[in-house]
Amino acid sequence: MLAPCRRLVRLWPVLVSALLVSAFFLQRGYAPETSTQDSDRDDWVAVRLSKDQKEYIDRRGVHVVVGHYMGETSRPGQPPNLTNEQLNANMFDPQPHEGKNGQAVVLPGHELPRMQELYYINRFNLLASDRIPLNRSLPDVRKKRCQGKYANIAGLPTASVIIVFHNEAWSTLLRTVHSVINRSPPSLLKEIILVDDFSSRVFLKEPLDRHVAGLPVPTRILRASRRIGLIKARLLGAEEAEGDVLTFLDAHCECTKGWLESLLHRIAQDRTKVVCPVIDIISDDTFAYVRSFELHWGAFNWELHFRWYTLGAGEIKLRKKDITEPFRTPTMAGGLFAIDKKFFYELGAYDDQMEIWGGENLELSFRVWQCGGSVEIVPCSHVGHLFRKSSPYTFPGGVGQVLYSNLARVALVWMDEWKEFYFKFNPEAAAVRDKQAVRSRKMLREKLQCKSFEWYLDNVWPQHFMPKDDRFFGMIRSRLTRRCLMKPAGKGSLNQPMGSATLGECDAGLGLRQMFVMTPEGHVMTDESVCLDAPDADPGARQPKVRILACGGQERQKWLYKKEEGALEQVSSGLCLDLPNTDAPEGSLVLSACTGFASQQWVLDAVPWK
Ligand code: UD2
Ligand code: MN
Repeated sequence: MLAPCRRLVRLWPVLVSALLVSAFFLQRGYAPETSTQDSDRDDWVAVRLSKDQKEYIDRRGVHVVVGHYMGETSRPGQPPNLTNEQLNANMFDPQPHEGKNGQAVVLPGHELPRMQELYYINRFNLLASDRIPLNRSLPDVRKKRCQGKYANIAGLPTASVIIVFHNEAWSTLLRTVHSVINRSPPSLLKEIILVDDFSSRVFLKEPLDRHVAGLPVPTRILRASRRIGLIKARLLGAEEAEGDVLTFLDAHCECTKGWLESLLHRIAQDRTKVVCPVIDIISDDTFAYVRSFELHWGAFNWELHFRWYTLGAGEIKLRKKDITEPFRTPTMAGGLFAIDKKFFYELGAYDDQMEIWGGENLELSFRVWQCGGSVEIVPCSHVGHLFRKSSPYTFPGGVGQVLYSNLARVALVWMDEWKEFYFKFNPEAAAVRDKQAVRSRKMLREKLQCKSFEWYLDNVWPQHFMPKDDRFFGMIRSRLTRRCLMKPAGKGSLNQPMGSATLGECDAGLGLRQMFVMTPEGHVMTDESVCLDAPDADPGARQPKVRILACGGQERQKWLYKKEEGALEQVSSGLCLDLPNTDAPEGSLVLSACTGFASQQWVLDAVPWK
């Protein structure tokens, strides 16, 4: 009876771990997705929408997580019981050709259980990382034209590279350091400053001191005497820096050829520019170096979480002239950027009352823009960053307390009336609002005579989807069914493909999922930069389906609200927003010839936002 099972018994570790690994990724919604099926432009982005959207998948199916915290509860199952010995072991075991040229590491099947176990320590495939040499080669991922563009480095300012870390793995930390040394012109690299934010791993103490002592570039380690968080750790590093430009990196990056010169060049042209590389992706799973898409910029959503969105049409046109020129971005991701040291301090450095992790990237971005500088992405500079699906370390004081306090500070100091919008719809942040002492930061804003948040929205991010006085904000209700337009959730189903525009019970605790803005130009938008959309008129198709998809400024995303009739007319087709066929009442909304019938009547229910 057991005979057929014997094979299974031999295979079980492989099977079990394969199952665990796939469960892990399924739970995280990792399944790669490609662009929306009926997209007709190739710069479309598929935005994955789910109840608790925390991730972003670009049109090539690249999963990008940055600037948010997934929390301990997102762990699949229980973590293995890792002993102190395991946590403190440095298992770095480089194999000469592993990961070369940025290739993926493929582990033999029998290693999977170990891989699975070690994954929890840093929330990436530590076993794979530990097999890759510190000086692995990477492809030159720049556009051809970048290669000669920054050849003349005479007269450029020097850089201090600052890397803060808390219990980082040896291999990822030192691969960051070695990639900086190997791929920066020596004359421009003044020093490397490592700031140890009170790590407990023993290999990050004397062994690290010994390793850096032998490096060809002056490298110092500053150590915090208590856990101070990444913001204060960066401030520690910045104070000690002797170079002209502060260049910050996370502790799990890999720099590619030309990364530094192109950043420094831009600052040499204008010291008020704060510049970021294009952030490529180091797979947390295989450590493959994946070039990311350059047509993104950084902004944020209604929860003040950092997000990548596709560039506006205007920006794309500008970039077509010279695809290698730096372009502006409303916000930065936070971890990888360069700033003139004097400008950093003139502008008020960081808010030193921010704790541990989060929010500092928006705070700095708003401050730079509102107080006379600008934030840019330099497409000739590419640095890989290891994106994780969850955070490996503790948040002393509690994640909510830490993150929402930081974000409350951002809102209180920089966002004027929009802070009320944030607090109204983010009760966790509202709960810590009154605990924030922000007087000194407001005085800084006063002293620097910074512009308003409205100026920022109008001029830096005109494509934004925040409410404004000249826009409608609220719910869009069907007069006939008294149900409200919903922002799609989840991946959709066969009957309701991803992005379907559907109706739901009005305000049944769904809050933000039913809130839309309608701009004077006629864009009906909601959180995460998605817009009411329908295919361009297709004479063959009766009743085209209405979708909610990434905003792109296209004509077909313009709507005209005719108040008397209550009709919502797609400008490009002259067709009207209509209820789904009665035989599929849960189906997606459609467009049909305007009749003025009750099924085409919509009420815009304004909701106060401040
Ligand atoms: C992103 C940024 C990160 C930071 C964060 C928001 C990128 C690629 N990364 O999150 O730099 O702006 O958003 O705050 O843009 N660390 C400490 N002490 C701590 C916690 C973290 O030193 O208490 C270090 C950590 O070891 C790492 C760096 O700070 O080197 C950033 O932390 P992360 O990698 O967990 O943040 P990430 O990439 O999710
Ligand atoms: Mn990071």
